[in-house]
Amino acid sequence: MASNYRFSFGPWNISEGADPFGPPVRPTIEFGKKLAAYKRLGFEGVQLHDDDAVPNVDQKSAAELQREAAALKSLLEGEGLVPEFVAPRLWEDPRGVDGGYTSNDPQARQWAIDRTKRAIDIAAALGTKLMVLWLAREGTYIRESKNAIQAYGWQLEAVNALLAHHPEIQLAIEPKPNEPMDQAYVPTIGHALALAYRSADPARVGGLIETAHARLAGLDPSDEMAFALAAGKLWSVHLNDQNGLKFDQDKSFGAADLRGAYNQVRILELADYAGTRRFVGLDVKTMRTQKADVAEKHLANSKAIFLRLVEKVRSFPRQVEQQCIAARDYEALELAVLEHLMGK
Ligand code: XUL
Ligand code: MN
Repeated sequence: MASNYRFSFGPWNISEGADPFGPPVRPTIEFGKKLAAYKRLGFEGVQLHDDDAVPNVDQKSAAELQREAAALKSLLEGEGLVPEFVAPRLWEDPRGVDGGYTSNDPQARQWAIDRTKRAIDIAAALGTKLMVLWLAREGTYIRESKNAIQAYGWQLEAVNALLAHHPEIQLAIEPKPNEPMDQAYVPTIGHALALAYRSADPARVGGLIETAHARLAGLDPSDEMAFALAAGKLWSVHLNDQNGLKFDQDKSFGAADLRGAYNQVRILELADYAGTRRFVGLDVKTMRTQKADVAEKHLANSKAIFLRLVEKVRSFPRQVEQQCIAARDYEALELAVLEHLMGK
């Protein structure tokens, strides 16, 4: 049953529509109202940045963090929702201007680790073991500004410090090759898993693959997923879409490359990802043109397309596939896939 997948998104996926060239075009929707959208749209999991969960994280005492996270835990439980993960939002703080774990400033590096430890405390208080690390500013605008070898060392030290902070926390690294930086230190899942295996506890470091990020690296998202799946390390996904090499678009799933979307669903089906009970996360942005009353359609549509593609994968004629593979007639296989996607 296609319905055995569990879906999640983050509150940032319902946004005001601001972009680098223009102001917000939609009113701010308060967090409580966004929670209502989860149920309305059939989503169970809530992805959270640390400051989505507890605003002004850095200014709060440990007791305040616990109290506010506990209040959110009850709020989510009351709504029948599950916190999927917490992710430290290091990139918006002035101290993280040149990176967090890999900043040239030792005070900034220490702040980044301390802030992430707070995010881990929030995750523990919410009752989730999963932390996502999108390493936003861990990289450079110009290569000469950092010693990359040293930066890789600092990144590993940070991962080890986080693992030591909580015995059960699991770190899912979300690779992205660029934006906001010119070049990121962890551009692909291969880089992320190399870091995982070099860490003090490789079993607790895995990955999250985002469609658009893989495309920006010039890679196929389904193969990136397969690489993590083969190692048992695909701990979440951020499905969306991306139209070529430009800014990170976070388009609705399947909107730019329907066949690529089909292949991502196919790989998740081949691995019985639904059976792992891990979430299918949608990191999608609606278009800036959308008026407030229709600014949730990107989420509903992405989920609907995912479920349609699950049906497409499951109904693909296996016999045809086997015959084409046995005959090494991949042109025939290609036509069969295209016709199947077009509904013939
Ligand atoms: C940035 C991105 C983030 C992460 C979570 O491109 O995808 O939203 O998914 O920090
Ligand atoms: Mn993402």
